[in-house]
Amino acid sequence: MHNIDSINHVKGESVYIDDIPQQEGTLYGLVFDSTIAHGKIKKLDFREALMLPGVIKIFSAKDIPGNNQLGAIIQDEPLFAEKEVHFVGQAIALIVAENELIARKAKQLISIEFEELPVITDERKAYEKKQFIFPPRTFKLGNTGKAFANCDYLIEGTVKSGAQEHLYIETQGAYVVPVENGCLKVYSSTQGPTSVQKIVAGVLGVAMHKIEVDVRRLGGGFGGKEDQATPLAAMAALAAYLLNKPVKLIYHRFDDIRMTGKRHPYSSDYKIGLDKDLKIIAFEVDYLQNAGAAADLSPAIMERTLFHSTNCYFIPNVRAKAYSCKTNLPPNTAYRGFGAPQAMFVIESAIAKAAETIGVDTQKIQETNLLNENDEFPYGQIAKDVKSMPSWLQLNDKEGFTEIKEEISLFNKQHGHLKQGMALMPIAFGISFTNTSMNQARALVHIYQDGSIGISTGAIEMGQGVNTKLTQVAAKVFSVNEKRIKLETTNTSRVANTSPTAASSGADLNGKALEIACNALLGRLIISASEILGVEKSEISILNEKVLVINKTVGLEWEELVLKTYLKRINLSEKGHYYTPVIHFDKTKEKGHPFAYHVYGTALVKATVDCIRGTYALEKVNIVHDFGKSINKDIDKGQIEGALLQGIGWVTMEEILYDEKGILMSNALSSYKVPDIFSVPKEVNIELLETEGTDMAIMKSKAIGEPPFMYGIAAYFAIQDAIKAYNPNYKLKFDAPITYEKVLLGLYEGE
Ligand code: MTE
Ligand code: LUZ
Ligand code: MOS
Repeated sequence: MHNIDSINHVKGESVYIDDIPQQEGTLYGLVFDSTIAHGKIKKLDFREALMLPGVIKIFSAKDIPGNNQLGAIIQDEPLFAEKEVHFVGQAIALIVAENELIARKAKQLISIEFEELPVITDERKAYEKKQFIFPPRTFKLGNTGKAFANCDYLIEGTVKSGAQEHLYIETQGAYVVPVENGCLKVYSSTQGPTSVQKIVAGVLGVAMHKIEVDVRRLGGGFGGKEDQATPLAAMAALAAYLLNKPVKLIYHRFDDIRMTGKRHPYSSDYKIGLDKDLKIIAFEVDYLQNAGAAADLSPAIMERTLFHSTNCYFIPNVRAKAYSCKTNLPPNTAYRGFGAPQAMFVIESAIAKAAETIGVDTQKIQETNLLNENDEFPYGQIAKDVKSMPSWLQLNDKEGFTEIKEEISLFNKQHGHLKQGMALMPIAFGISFTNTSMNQARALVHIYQDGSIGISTGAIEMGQGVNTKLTQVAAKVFSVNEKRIKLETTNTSRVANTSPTAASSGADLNGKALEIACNALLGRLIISASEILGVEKSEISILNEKVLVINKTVGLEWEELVLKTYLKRINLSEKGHYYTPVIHFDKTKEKGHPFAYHVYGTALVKATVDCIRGTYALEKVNIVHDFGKSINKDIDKGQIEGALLQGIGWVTMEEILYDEKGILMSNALSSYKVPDIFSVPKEVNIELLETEGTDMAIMKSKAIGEPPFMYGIAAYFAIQDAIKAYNPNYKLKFDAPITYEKVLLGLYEGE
């Protein structure tokens, strides 16, 4: 089935926040934000700005009727700064004007004075000063201390990975319309409508039922709108509520890049021990997470880092400890993979360094330690349906790792200034919110009397195709043409208490809830048909919109059945509620069974480095991926391609730089490079691993959104493999991204 949005996307007719027709009298909001990263506000004067014609009002902390608080997990982040600012881009006030131009002029007229305080942007510096957002956590398996004593090889090292800008095409935005009785309708570009509803209600000091959040779709989220769409909705809502006028607030790209949080940079220290057969016996790691100035989702992200410390390897003795370091950066936030890429980059770096030190192929250590059935993860879950070795072997069958290496070494012999390299990246990613209580969803289904169907769920469409998959689920259960089905907006008044669409679980959780609702309605229609036809209900089925009695058509079709059922006064609406069974986690012991299942796969990346220029190109990527039984291979392959490219960008060219004052230097697309069509690997081949799938996934079709991001990590090591072919003195680096500049330096180091 085609993506239901494809035609409108291509025609430019899909509606995003800025396309919603505006009500008369709509005002425009603009955030007045901090220009320094840390300091006290000494003076704040709006008088001149307020005199500008067309400026309606400027709101700040003192205007908030409820709580000046955005924090969802930890209440440590004000909507508007009061006495102090903690990062560049922190909101201090909201200017409301007749239009954007006037608001921008007014912004220049606000006068503010700060007393500057010391700025820390680096997680190691924050760690040295013991500046933590919340206490560290430790996951343990076996006894690393004892195990290290029995290792033949001990390797230690440090690893760094950088931040990453989400660069969703639709910037953050909200449009808020007052309804009546102090109620608001909030159009928000958010992955978490309930969280917007809750925080807006808290800021205004009203009940949640007064706030209706409505989301049609997002022009991309990638985690950046799991938490950080909320402040825009809250500011626009505050103005709309107090002025009783519609208010629109959309970030310009510059404002968005400057003010919003990114993927967390991490600095990590590890120690890894192997025996003479290259079995990893013990692994110790300390992760320093750069959280920025407030918690945001950092506690959950740090937890997912710990869950993925061993990637898809079995290590019998592990001690993984993580610290969330407080710095003067915008609070860093969810980004595809949610802390797992940072952890996997560390274990892959440790393996690569061990291989370099011992003098063996990295692949040998990877393969020797792949997870097997019934192995225990450091958090106590027992691995089941493990596809590490099968995906590794299938890729080897197809590609022939030895042949590729020979090909590369032949190429390298024949070429002086072009060198090739390769790397493999096997992955295991846990599916479920690590916070067990969030693994629930609801759906509401109406069958209208003409036989058409309307579906509401808690899922947010952000380009990942969840609405198409949901359409397929309903079409399959009812056995009707998907043209009969309409996906409604995601709306907190229709489906309440939603978890954000995140953790790659949108289709699983909402799809299962939808399946439950559709099955209940189908049961009712079958009883109705049995009454109409005077036969046993066990003899009835519906296939391709026709009622069958013992598998034969009888002239009763979907539309007539629906109408007759309605006339019999039978309820044609139903809700479904789903919560993931089996999962649990005990934080006091740091043990449990947090994931419904894992997604596995292996990628091979082959790179070519131009040893004069320091540039590189990716020749090809081959992936064997565990889809389960995909219900939509085109969407799922699209997800792999997109995630792979984002992963490649993170470890190769995307470099976020702040100066020592905490000012973002890579603040535009002229200074922040993301992969474009020219940096796409020349070949990307995606193969599916034949598997049974799991009943924990929607129709056995496994979650797809985040896991393939981590295939991109192979690019980092493939490029260095090529550098080594040119410069035998080169020592592997573990500091992502590996930009052209770093490659050039590496090509000539030690000469
Ligand atoms: N794909 C597109 N096109 N746009 C997005 O914003 N977000 C990713 C992934 N794929 C995203 C995307 C992230 S971070 C997640 S968690 C999942 O989609 C969320 O959707 P799902 O749960 O339905 O897979
Ligand atoms: N969000 C969240 C997530 O709140 N919990 C998670 O476990 C998670 N995982 C991935 C992405 N977002
Ligand atoms: Mo995705 S980081 O879970 O929004």
